[in-house]
Amino acid sequence: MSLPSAEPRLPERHYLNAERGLWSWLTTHDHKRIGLMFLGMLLLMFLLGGIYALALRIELLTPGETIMGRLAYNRAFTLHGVVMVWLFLIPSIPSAFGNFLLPLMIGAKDVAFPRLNLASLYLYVLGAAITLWGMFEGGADTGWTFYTPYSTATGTAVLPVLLGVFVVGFSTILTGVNFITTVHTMRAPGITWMKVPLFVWAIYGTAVIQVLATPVLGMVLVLVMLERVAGLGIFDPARGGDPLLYQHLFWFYSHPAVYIMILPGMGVVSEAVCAFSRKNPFSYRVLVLSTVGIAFVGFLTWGHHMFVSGASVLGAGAFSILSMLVAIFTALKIFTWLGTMYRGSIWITAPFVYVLGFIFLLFFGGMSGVAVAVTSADIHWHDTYFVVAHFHFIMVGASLMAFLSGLHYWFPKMFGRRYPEAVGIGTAVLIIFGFIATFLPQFLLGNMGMPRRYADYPERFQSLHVASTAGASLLGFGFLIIAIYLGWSLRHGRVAGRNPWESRGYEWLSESPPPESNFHEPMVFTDPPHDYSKPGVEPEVGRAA
Ligand code: HEM
Ligand SMILES: [Cu+2]
Repeated sequence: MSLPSAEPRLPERHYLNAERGLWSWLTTHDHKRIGLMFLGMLLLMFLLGGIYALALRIELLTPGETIMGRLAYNRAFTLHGVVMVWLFLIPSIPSAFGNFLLPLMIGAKDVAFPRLNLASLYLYVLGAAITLWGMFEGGADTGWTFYTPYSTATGTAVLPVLLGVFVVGFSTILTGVNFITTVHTMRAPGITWMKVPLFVWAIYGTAVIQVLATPVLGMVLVLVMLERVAGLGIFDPARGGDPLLYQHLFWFYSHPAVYIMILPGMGVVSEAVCAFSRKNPFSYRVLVLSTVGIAFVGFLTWGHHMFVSGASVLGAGAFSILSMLVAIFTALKIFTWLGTMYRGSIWITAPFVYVLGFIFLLFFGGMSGVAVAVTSADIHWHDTYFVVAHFHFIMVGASLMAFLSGLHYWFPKMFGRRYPEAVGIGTAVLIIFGFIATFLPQFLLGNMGMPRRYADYPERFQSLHVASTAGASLLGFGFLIIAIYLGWSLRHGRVAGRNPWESRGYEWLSESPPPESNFHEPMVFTDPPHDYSKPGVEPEVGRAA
């Protein structure tokens, strides 16, 4: 038994105050500071993408023109999609939380290549700057998918946008290489492969996809740029090219990329489910194997984006069945999380409410994915709001909820302070409701025939559009509240102490906020992570003699 301790105090020296001044941040090699700077940039991008989302929803309040013309609308949805997918969601959890936590969770001092890590950050900032410059100078109107031949023919500023996304892709690849090497070579004694924390497994699986798939994206973006600049006939049929070739190459990357967006979130959820159910994972092995399974099968399903592009019946059928395999792995995860919660000692906290939102919305999003993977049904739904609703259920309903769960769960780790829990829980509920109000009507709209990417619509669709805009306003309001209370807590939050959640995750063994070198002495880990089977609040892992 430990003695009742006094009010916790912040450690005197930690990574935030070890060195001072802007220069020390800009030249840092500390994975924690790099993760934090990524987090700041990503939140800025999320804000920008969010403002455009609201603008789109306001335009759609009434049929006909509400606040912007049609070209402006096309540019706005392109900017929204490009910023949210390429500049926020793809890098989000890996670059921010992965960077901050991966070394801590495997008992390492830093990532394998700290300088390369800083280079990833700079490449990301450079790529984002080029993309945004293009968006504000001329603004692309192609949508985030840059489909040819329109993207090679339109007069808008597609070139800088493509170039920026290309540069951001390099950042992704370097981060992936860094994480893979770190997990292979820097695990502390005792952390065998089957003791690697579930979040690390998720980031590792994601990194493998990042490294294998992103070069294909880079290549196809270069080809589009070449076609625009040098007039090569690669994709444009008018020049002897093949537009379907673009779709194959694009989705060969972008379907696996949707797992870049969801796998890290699944990792966050696996951590939080154990911590807030106070139970060991129902099956660690199933969670690990399904992570690997999703990462692998994700490469075999890209054709489901091309069912209506003249695919053969055999090809479409094969892609249809392969797509459903992903759902099996996802279902395995959902059952394992539910099994972990079952008869657990549930602790309702903001991160846990987001986890509940995640599981519910992932289930909806996944099932609608299976629905659009049925070729005959997809002929009706393709390019409608049904698909928009499907991917927002997963990308916002699941991935973003996981991001918010992680943000709240690790906030005390990162800053050493707590946020007001009751406000956090209330806001989480508000956000989940706002989300459902925004996107549920879009399934109905799509099924009624509302196409995606249109500024105008017949009057009979209006009530559902109004509902969706009302939901989006609720969401926006929720994010504003989060920004206010987390910002306030940075300075005025209650001091958290080392392990306020009494979590068994390895990362909580170091101080909060951690020292520069993560742990004061080298660690040896004896027990598996997520082990809640023993009484007491301290993880049963020892420090090296
Ligand atoms: C349960 C597994 C899933 C299945 C079976 C599935 C299936 C599909 C299918 C068949 C389409 C094409 C629909 C069409 O364009 O007509 C689609 C679109 C899409 N899905 Fe999924 N999906 C799944 C999970 C995910 C996940 C995890 C994400 C993201 C994190 C995601 C993101 C997207 C996106 C972004 C699109 C639309 C792309 C676009 O045209 O702009 N899906 N999905
Ligand atoms: Cu796909």
